[in-house]
This record gives sequence, C-alpha cells and structure tokens, in this order.
Amino acid sequence: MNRTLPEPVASTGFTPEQKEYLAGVFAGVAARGQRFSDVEPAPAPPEDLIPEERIKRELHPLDAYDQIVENAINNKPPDKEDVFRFKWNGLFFLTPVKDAFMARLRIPGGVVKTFQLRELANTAKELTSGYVQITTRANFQMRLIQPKDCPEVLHRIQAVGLHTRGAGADNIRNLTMSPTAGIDPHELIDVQPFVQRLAQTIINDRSFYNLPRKFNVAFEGGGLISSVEDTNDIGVKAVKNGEDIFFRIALGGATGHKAFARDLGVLVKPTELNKVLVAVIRVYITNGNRSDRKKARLKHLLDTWPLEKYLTETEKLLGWKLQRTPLEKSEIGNPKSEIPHSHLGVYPQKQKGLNYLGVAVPAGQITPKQMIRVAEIADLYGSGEIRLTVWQNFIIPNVPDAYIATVQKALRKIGFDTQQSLVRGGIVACTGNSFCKYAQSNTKAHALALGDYLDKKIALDTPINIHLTGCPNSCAQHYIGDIGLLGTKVRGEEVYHIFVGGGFGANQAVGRQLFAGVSVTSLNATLEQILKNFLKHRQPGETFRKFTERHDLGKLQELLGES
Ligand code: SRM
Ligand code: SF4
Repeated sequence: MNRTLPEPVASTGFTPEQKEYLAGVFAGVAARGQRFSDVEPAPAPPEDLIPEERIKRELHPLDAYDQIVENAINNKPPDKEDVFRFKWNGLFFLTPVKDAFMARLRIPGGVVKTFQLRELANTAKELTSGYVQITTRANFQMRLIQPKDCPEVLHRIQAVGLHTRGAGADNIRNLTMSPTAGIDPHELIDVQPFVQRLAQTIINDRSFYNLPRKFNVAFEGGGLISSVEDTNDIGVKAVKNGEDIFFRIALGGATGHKAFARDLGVLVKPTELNKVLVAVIRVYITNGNRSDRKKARLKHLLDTWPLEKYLTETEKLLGWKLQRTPLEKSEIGNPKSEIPHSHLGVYPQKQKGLNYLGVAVPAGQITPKQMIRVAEIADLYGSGEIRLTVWQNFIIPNVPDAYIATVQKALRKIGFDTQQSLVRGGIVACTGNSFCKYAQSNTKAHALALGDYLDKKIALDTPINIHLTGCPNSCAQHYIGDIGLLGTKVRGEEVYHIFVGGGFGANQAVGRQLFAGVSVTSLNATLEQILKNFLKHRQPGETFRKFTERHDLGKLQELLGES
C-alpha cells in the first residue's frame, strides 16, 4: 500500500499572540508548582516507602469514600490502613479506647451560623453519643459514631455548608483567625475574607490533600484578641507600615516542639496575601520530609533550610520578588501587651452600639441542648452567628447594648459565664484518656474539677490561662499557658508536671517547669498555692506572665512554692 507522508510544516516561528498565550500557560503551570514533566508517567515508587506514604499512594484517601459507604452497609470497623485514610474525611476511629468514630469538622475562622449550629446539635443528638467538644483550633468534634452512621453524619454536615474533609492527618487543618475579626475596634484589617477564600481554595484543590504531615495556618488582624498565630506552621499577622496595612508571614511554629513561627522578613500586600500563602504551602508540599514522620513538620524543614532559601523557593513559584523589610520596621497594630484582656467578657465593637460577649465553656464541652439554646440566643439578640475560639470557648457578636444583661442571664441559665475574672474560663484541656489513645491522664475531668475548685478559692483581677495536655503531643499547648500542666504517669499513677510563664505574640515564651510529678489528688491545692503566692508577691497590677518573667526558676520555685 502506498502511504503518502504528510508535508513537513514550514516553521515560521510563533506569532506574538501565540507567544503571549504560551507564556501565560507556562507561568500558570509554574505558579502551581508543576512542570510539564509532571504529566509524564510517574516513576515507580521506591520499595522502602514509609507506611503512611505508601498507603496514600496506593489509594488516595479521598477516593476511599466508597469504603466508608461499604463499611456502613455492614456496620464494619475500618481496617488498619483505612483508619489512616478515613481521617481525610475527618473520621477518626478511636480504637483501642473506643470502637467508634470521632468526627472532626472544618470551620474556617471558627465562624458558625446558627442554622449550622442547630443542625450540628441535631446530628450529634441523633447520630452520636451527644458529646460535642470545641477544640483548640476553634472547631467542633463529635463522637462515638457507628460505622453505619458515618455517611449520614458527613452528609448532614455538608448539607449546611460545613466540611470534615482534610480535618486530620496530612492536611491543612482548620484555618483559625482572631475570633473578633471584623468587629474589633482595634484591628488593622478584617482577616475573615482571606480565611474564607483560602479555605475555599484548599477544599477545592486535591493537591492540598497530600502534605508530608499536618499543617496549621492562622490569621491575625492586629486587634486585641490573638489567634496564637505564632504557634502555627504559618502565622499571618497584619501590621502597619507608614499609612499602609500589610501582612507579615511567620513560619514553622509547633509549640510541642518548643518552636514559635519565625518571621520571613517580608511585607505582603493584602491583595497578594493568599497567592503568597499558596506558594509557601506548595514549597512545603514539594520539600517536606516524607521519609521520617518525626521530622516532617515545616519546622523540621526550616531546621535545615535558612529562611532566605525558603523565601527564594516561594518567589520562584510566585514568579515575582517579595518586599523584604525587617520586622522592626513594621508597627504592630495595637497596645495588646499593655492591656490585661482576654476574649471573655463584654466588649464594645467597632460598630457603634454593638458588643461581643466572650463566653466560657467549661473544658470546651457543650451539649446539643446547649448548642440549640445558644443558637436561639444568637438569633434573638445577636446576628445569627457565633465564633469559636482556640481557647475552647465562643463569642456571640453583634449584641446591642440594651440586650447585654438579658443575654448574660440566658447564658448563665444554661451553665455558661461571661466573666473574665473566672479561672474556669481560662482553662484549656485536650481530649484526654476518655477517648485519646495517647493520653496519660483524664485532662477534661481534671480541668473541670480544677476550675470549680479555684473559682471558689480565689478571685483574680487578671486573666490567667491554664492549659492541660495529656501527653507531649501538646494538643492544648501547655508550653504557652500562663500555667501549663502536662499529664504523665509515675508508677501507674496519673501525675502532672507544672510549667509557668508560657506566652504567645508579644509575650512569646516557652513555659518553664516549676514542679514535677504532682499527683492528681494534690493538683488543685498546688495550683491554689501557686496563684495565692503570685497575688502575694507580685507588684501592684502585675500579670502572671510579667511576674514569672521577672524571676529566675529557682526564685519562682521558692516564692510560688511557699506554704
Ligand atoms: Fe492534636 C494527634 C486531638 C489540636 C498536636 N490530636 C491528635 C489525635 C488525633 C491523636 C490521634 O492520632 O489519635 C487527638 C485526637 C483525640 C480525640 O479523639 O479527640 C488530637 N488535637 C486534638 C484536639 C481535639 C485537642 C482538643 O481537645 O482541642 C485538637 C483538634 C484541633 C482541630 O480542630 O483541628 C488538637 N494537636 C492540636 C494542636 C493545636 C493546633 O493545632 O493549633 C497541636 C499542635 C500543638 C503545638 O503547638 O505544637 C496538636 N495532635 C498533635 C500531635 C503532634 C504533632 C507533632 O508535630 O508533633 C499529634 C500526634 C501526631 O500528629 O502524630 C496529635
Ligand atoms: Fe491526645 Fe496527647 Fe493530644 Fe491530649 S495532647 S489529645 S492526650 S494526643
């Protein structure tokens, strides 16, 4: 058969339009952190992949949804590898502590509308044990879900515009922000729009669902209430430079590893912020350690890379240079460190005549009944919204002056207080041994008992944070509390190591160990003694942080240990 070969195409080069088009295509590909070689067949994975990386490559955990449905049909628990995969849908199988799931949500910025709160309450009541907790990432968890109910729980959460996707394992966790964003009279900029936009980007782009390890991002708008952003892998903070507002970006926070995020040395325009953040995350996705889970956090990459190298890699993806400016040249927005202030209590908003009420939730535990009543209160007297905080409490915004007393009374009736002076409101406790396999102590129960005891014994005029964690993973960040309690076991007995003087933001410090191995039975009395001695020895009006900062450890042990 005669075959005629096609005529060679005469090359006349690209037209200017073609060149412009191709330049756009290449720039777009580069901005996504990809190369054209990415479309070539991937090389076979090495034999010695660590289990987590192998499991992810064998079946993308988001593609394991069918298995969730399949298991539901037979009410079957997940097999070992699916325990890991199901965390991509926010489902944590609690074995060996409990044979059921915990569902962790994503609530960008902690902002919950009342219709969502009601549906979560009803879901918790009808399909779980009814135990709901507010987490240290301004988020909800509900638990003791049977495999048969998982698809319905996920459906009901998604039906009100919330998600569980990426809430656990190697993903970007719930985005947090200053809980008073948009209403704080002192803030430089409302960060909520940036949070919501980034949350949408993450939810909708599968390349953000395979990080080397967990990853935290927090936004702070320069107002009175922090988002403890410097404890995150990325901490974004609004600053002033001359008359203009910019963001600074700090990288590598992980307080369990005693690391605070370090400033990257650049000013970022608000219009460019999310693009820059996406590039920063992609540098980690490409370069984070995937062969040793203990060295896989961003902090670990930054132990081996100078910040300047990280910045250069980020700029390569962006395709432009960022404005280098030393931290000292930016003004922090507010006199935060001077004002003893917590998120609890009643405060005027930037919107005249409106207020936000910070509400203390004992140990972050809230029942479906309380959730429904809170939704009613926020509908009747607020704007149909609440904001969860990283201190496991919540805020009701937009309450007119005339309704404050009514709202406080209604909240008190269901067991919630709004007084800043209460120790109870400043207590944060991780999940503990009722549900967590790592826990060495019953943190939540001890936190409740401690709060009740101290509120009877002592009146404080300055807010104090007490953080209880049940193991060194530090989910309740004991190193940043004014007082940090780390649960452990000595000869089978639950005890706590006591740390003092931790802080964040302007008061950034890793707590120092004051006492070791304090038994649970003497914990309440020891804390009472510490706080009473602080009140006795402090200078007038001095905060606990300032007091501890002023003394070396030996002196603190002597003063705070006085009986
Ligand atoms: Fe956490 C693992 C609970 C915030 C550091 N954390 C766990 C697991 C999933 C244990 C497990 O693998 O089974 C716990 C689930 C128990 C349960 O049933 O609830 C757990 N972590 C929590 C929560 C619920 C504590 C709480 O009571 O509020 C918080 C959920 C936040 C959320 O809504 O997304 C929670 N965990 C944190 C935080 C704080 C934060 O992210 O802002 C940290 C970082 C603390 C810090 O500053 O360093 C944190 N969790 C860890 C780690 C240690 C990671 C590391 O790099 O060393 C683990 C263990 C791991 O990932 O391997 C862990
Ligand atoms: Fe569990 Fe430890 Fe985290 Fe507490 S700090 S929730 S005990 S992993």
